[in-house]
Amino acid sequence: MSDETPVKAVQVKLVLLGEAAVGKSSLVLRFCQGDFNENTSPTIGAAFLTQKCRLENRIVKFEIWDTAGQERFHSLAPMYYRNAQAAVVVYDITKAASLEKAKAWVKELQRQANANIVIALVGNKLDLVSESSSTPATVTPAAQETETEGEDGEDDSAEESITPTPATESDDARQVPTAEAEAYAKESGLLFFEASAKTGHNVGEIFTEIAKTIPFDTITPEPATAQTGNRRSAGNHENNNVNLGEGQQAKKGGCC
Ligand SMILES: Nc1nc2c(ncn2[C@@H]2O[C@H](COP(=O)(O)OP(=O)(O)O)[C@@H](O)[C@H]2O)c(=O)[nH]1
Ligand SMILES: [Mg+2]
Repeated sequence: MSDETPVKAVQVKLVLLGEAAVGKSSLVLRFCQGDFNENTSPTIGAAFLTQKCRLENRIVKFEIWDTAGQERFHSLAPMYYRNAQAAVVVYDITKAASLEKAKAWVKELQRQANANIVIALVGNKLDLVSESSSTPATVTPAAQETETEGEDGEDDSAEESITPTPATESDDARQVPTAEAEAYAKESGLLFFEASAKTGHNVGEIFTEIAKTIPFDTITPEPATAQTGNRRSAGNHENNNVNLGEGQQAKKGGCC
């Protein structure tokens, strides 16, 4: 239990992408500080934070680049996803258009980012939808095979275009059915989660699962005490660089 033995920390560069206001910064704030803020200010450029995640046999130190979602910052994105080992692409489950934007990011990552990049698709703001429309929000590892073809037995040929389905049952705010996003994630080889930065639901799981999925043999381990070399900040957040010390990892949100 009390293993104070120096464990190797592996640094993992992770980038958050997605439309503005889907909750990227809030997910990071939840993960790194176990906190939530109703009134966040838009990220300018990008913000940099770190958080460690302890797995059974290693410590993963996430170096998180939280990017701005506005289109005018799009051209900066390659700077952040280049060399990233992981990406969290976020959409808002109450906003269908944000899934389309997320898909565009995934396409761009698959074309231009590191070939081994682990991508997690995250539908945020789960707290805004009624429980009946919320699935258990489980992890769908890329390799996992659960055959979920079309939800409806529609014969309508032509591939399913991404219609902003206004949900099925008594969904109030939900605009993106879980099955639709999950099916897309599966066919694109992405991890998939529905989460809430507000309640913290599934937030730690996103990062833990990413940490478990990364092909570590392709990454050089660093001593646990190693310092981050490229610590920069470019945002307007007060906590551009939130680096929780090893002893004070927030159990609330993070996976350590
Ligand atoms: N209800 C709810 N609101 C959220 C959640 N995550 C973020 N928000 C709110 O959505 C707005 C945009 O969040 P922010 O993190 O700045 O989005 P970003 O532009 O993608 O970084 C803020 O008002 C947040 O308080 C969530 O999980 N649930
Ligand atoms: Mg932001």
